[in-house]
Amino acid sequence: MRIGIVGLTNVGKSTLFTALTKVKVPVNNYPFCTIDPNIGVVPVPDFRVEQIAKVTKPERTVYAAIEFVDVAGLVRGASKGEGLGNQFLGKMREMDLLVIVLRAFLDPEVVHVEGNVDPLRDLELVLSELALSDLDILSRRLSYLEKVPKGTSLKLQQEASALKEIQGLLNRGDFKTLSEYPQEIKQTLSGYGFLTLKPMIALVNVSEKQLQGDGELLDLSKEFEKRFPFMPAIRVCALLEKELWDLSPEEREEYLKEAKIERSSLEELIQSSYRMLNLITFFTIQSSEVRAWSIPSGTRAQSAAGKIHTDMEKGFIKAEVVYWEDLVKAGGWVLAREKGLLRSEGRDYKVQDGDVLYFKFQV
Ligand SMILES: Nc1nc2c(ncn2[C@@H]2O[C@H](COP(=O)(O)OP(=O)(O)O)[C@@H](O)[C@H]2O)c(=O)[nH]1
Ligand SMILES: [Mg+2]
Repeated sequence: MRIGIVGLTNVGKSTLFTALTKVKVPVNNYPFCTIDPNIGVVPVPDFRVEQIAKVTKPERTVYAAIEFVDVAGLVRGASKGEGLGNQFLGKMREMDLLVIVLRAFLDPEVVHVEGNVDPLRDLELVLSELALSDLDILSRRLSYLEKVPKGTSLKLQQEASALKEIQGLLNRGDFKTLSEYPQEIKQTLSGYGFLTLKPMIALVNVSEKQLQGDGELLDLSKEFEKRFPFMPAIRVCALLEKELWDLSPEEREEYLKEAKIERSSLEELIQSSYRMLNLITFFTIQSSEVRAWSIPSGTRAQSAAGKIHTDMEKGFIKAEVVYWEDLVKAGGWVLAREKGLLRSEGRDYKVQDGDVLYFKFQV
């Protein structure tokens, strides 16, 4: 699962990326790794891991993780190939989720490529570049499909009609209907990597002062909701976050208190991303380790086992399951069993968010 950080130039994308690469989760420091300078693996903060660890006392805790990618900046005309446009748009097609960074901070020292700060106009601009780029692919594919003799393939006919529908929506700029487009059809078109069919989050990069409460921002978020009701928006001060995550947890808390800011927005961003990707978490406990695993919602127990080891999936017998909170209340795995809280589930059991699983398997 990859999340692309996208947006215009100079809006704070790289600052945000750097901040994300510094996120540490409590108990143990997560071994952060950068796969390449623009890709970072970020742990998903999850208080349940710490709660489970309190009763099971493992040597290590391991968090689920997601990947963020700093995709280079988009410029007006990218869909027409401006500023290496096609290359960047191509990179974006590989992403599972787009985080669109919008600049709201006013800083005369930082040049704005569009001349002035206007996050909503910028979002329109970004969306229209994405739409134009999708339309380009769409029309090429459609003109190919038109040449296919009618009646030869039902599948191709269905594809053509879905593509025409999307083309109409994009031409009208109807992103709302697009965002509600049936998941099954999206799935069949996933090979095209249409940008406008990807889940998106708007990330409004504000200054520290604006974060502390600013009437202007209130108007902005009302206007945002009116014009982009289909897109969740999160406020963040990228510059502040970058400094914040260099501090120890105690210093961080102190800093936030002094700045009169409730909490870091990065956790919110990571958690929203996780939700938008339709991922859920299950946990495993071994003598030395409590670990969180992420799987797509609806995954069956047997494939969940495969996430840990292919042998576990192949030789799957059954899974013992307890909800994390019941486990914590019981005081551990053995006590949960004594209290009759463990259930036995077969391979078709749909794993639920928060399940603690123990797989029985045979090699
Ligand atoms: N004042 C202020 N400057 C910021 C903020 N976020 C980023 N910047 C500055 O804006 C410039 C561009 O940031 P960068 O992250 O490189 O933007 P990118 O082109 O979108 O990757 C840098 O000089 C940053 O220090 C912010 O929240 N407030
Ligand atoms: Mg950058």
